[in-house]
Amino acid sequence: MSHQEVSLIDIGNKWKSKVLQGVPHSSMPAKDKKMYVLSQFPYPSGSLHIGHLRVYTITDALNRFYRLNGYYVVHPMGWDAFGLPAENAAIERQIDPAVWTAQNIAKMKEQLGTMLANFDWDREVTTCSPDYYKFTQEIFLELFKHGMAYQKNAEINWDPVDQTVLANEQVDAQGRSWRSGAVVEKRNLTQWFLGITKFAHDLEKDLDLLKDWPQNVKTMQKNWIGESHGTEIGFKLSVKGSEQLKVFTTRVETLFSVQYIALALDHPLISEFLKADPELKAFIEESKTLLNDSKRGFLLKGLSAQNPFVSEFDLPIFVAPYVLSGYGHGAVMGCPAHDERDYAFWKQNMPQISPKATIFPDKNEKSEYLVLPYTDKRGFLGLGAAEFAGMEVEAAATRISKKLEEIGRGRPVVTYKLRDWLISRQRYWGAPIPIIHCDSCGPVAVPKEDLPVLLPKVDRLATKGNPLKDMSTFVHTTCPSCGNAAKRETDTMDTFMDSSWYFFRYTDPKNSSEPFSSEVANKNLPVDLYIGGIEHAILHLLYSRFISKFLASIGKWDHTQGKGEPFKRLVTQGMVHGKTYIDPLTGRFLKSDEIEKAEGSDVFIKATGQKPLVTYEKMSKSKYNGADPDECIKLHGADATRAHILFQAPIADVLSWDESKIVGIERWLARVLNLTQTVTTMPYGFTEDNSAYPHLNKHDLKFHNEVQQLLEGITSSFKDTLSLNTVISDYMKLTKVIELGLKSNNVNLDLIMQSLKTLITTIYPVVPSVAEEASEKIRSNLKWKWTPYEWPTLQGVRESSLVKYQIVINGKMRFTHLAEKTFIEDRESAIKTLLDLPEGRKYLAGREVKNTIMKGKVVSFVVK
Ligand code: ANZ
Ligand code: ZN
Repeated sequence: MSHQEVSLIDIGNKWKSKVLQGVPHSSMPAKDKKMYVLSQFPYPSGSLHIGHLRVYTITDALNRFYRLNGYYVVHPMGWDAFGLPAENAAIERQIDPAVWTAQNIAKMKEQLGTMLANFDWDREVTTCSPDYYKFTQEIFLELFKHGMAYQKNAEINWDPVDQTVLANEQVDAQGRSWRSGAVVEKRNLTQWFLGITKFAHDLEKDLDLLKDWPQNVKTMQKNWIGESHGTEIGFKLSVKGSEQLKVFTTRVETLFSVQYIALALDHPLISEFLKADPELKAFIEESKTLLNDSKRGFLLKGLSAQNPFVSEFDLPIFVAPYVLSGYGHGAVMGCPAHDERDYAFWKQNMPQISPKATIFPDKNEKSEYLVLPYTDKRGFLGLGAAEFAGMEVEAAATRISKKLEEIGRGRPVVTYKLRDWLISRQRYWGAPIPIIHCDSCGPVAVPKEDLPVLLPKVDRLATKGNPLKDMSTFVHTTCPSCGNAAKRETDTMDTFMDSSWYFFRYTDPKNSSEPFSSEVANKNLPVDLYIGGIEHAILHLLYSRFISKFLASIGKWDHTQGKGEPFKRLVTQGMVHGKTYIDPLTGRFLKSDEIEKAEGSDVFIKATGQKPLVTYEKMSKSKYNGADPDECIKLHGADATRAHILFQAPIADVLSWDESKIVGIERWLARVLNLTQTVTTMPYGFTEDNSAYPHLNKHDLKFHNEVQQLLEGITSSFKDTLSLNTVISDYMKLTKVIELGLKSNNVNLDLIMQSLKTLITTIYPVVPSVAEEASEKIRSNLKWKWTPYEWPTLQGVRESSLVKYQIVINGKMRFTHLAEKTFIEDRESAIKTLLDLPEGRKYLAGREVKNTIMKGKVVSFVVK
């Protein structure tokens, strides 16, 4: 083979502009072949990190694969450009957030070019540009019109660092802000909410339709929505004329063990007591700073409740922070004997009364022997359970429910953990909520023709918080309804609102009269493949599903098939971890210049001469383990970098970034180019026509079958399994098969040429510039017109025309013989051939053949 020096960098530069244009549309894509490949759009922070590089390499490879297969592919890109980082940078650097964002977008777009990603730039959207947020506002007004956007005074999460309200979803289990990490405070404020709970049931149920979503994401959404089937029970109060106090329970069978009622801090019943009792007020204020699992309780004096099955009003009522204000009815029937939390509460607040067990593991068991709390849901009701005594839990639950319904004291209900979505933010860099507050008309929608409500320019953002409040030209306006003086809403929208519909806008990005045309959306949606990070498993995906379902419900797009589900298949790509060096003595993270690389793969700490601990961890500045995509591309070229990324790990797994392993990829790419050069310069009259398929001898067949098997594997990896790491190893195997076939000298050269073309086309999705370079060799060396833009048709494994016959003599298999399928058709000549073989002579010479039976692969002689 003739070897030549190849510089992948030069090849990358040479083909860059061609490759960025993507697969030329030579033929019109087929109508029924649509493929919408979406990656979560980035926040324009200013630089692409290696995680971005990974996800865009995946979608770009798929984009190119589907285009080669004649699909109409939607592969858009845009910018999730509103939000706090721009605002914080603006305050820090005294720069207009719009300018800062635009600069960052320009930089990142450049980087996306460097990695050779072929996006539909004519679909680009930027959420902070007025021609986008105009429609975010329009969608808000649609929600408002349908009663799905409303204002309410609520206890909310206040982030004291970022000076803004947060949605429940944005506060972690430790009560900290997902962005700033600050401990969140509870405040009472009037805020805007979206009625996502109206869709709670559909959002839960339709998860079952999403067959191509990862189970863990569906489980997280299910838990977040938290659908719970139970019973609502009314407890009468000792105060005459008052309504029943309602509680929600999932264990109605424990009704006979109820010993107190506990209320959430903001339960309506408390307000009367608050006025009279300063201690209660202090208790509530104090409780707000404590976590929800606190065992604290405050007894409401002079009030008690009545169990529906008991005649006395003997249940004390407590105010208790462990009762959540927004869940069920904000009230719990306390069963110390059968619930952990209730047991803990009882111990602290009413230990003088013993817990009353009414559920037992066995029939007739006595309460003295039971370890409390007994929380198992299996068992039998005890003597304390009146007419239900002795029944199994499940049967008792049904009967008790029924009885409660009959006496008007309860009914079956479904509750959700999901709360309405709090979308107002007291920050500048977001889409203004398009509402005008009028003293006589209340909140009024800004008329459509007045949209967008432009975000006014602010010369110098001085502090955190909302400068709109203080801009009188923005605030003061007239009411669109009555014409009187009125004030504009100054809150802006949560940026998750911007990203909850961007995939609709991509389908119709230039539409100036509506967010998108229904017709266009119906043609393009749903998104066939959505790739993004697991960190968006709950927030973004739930909000997007909600907005999509809402838009479907008002007829903005067709939901008959997908029930308004926007994302057909979801893939969560794994994180990229970086190589981390740790000093074993101090546990300190080491910078790369503190490390000495010795022979082989050994490394030493320069200062001590010791070996460092080497691990792979989430990339972070403090661990000095970051990798810069630009550097890698500069050093190895975009093609090798892309192939390396895909090769190192299955797309859903963690990728341990080790740049040194990229040499394997570089060697393989050089081999592809050398092989192409060798084949295309052979002194042989190659047939240009692919359909002129050579007659295959047994070597050809073996070769053909190996190539076809690999082609089949590669195709289904792209299409079905998305096992892109296997794609790369199959590329390498295919290269090897062709090299060996060529070297063996007994494979038909036209077949070699066809397989080479197969190789070049199939590698195009991942390493487009190398594929372009190789295809150019074919064109220039052979003076052909061939281009690599059509995925090879699968021909399948071919059967050999040879059959291995088993020769049986008097019932014993004696030897085998390889011959054409047609061998036994001519009986006489077959017998003659077999008798003439050395083995034939050995077993049959001189013996009388009495009978010969030929059937399938068996030739059977009966001899004397
Ligand atoms: C009595 C009982 C007895 C309960 C027992 C449990 C065990 P899930 O399954 O999560 O829906 N609950 C009801 N409203 C609540 C609120 N606002 N804050 C805190 N807890 C509340 O949980 C339902 C159970 O959570 C309900 O069933 C209720 O306690 C409690 F042995 O009622 B249970
Ligand atoms: Zn008015």
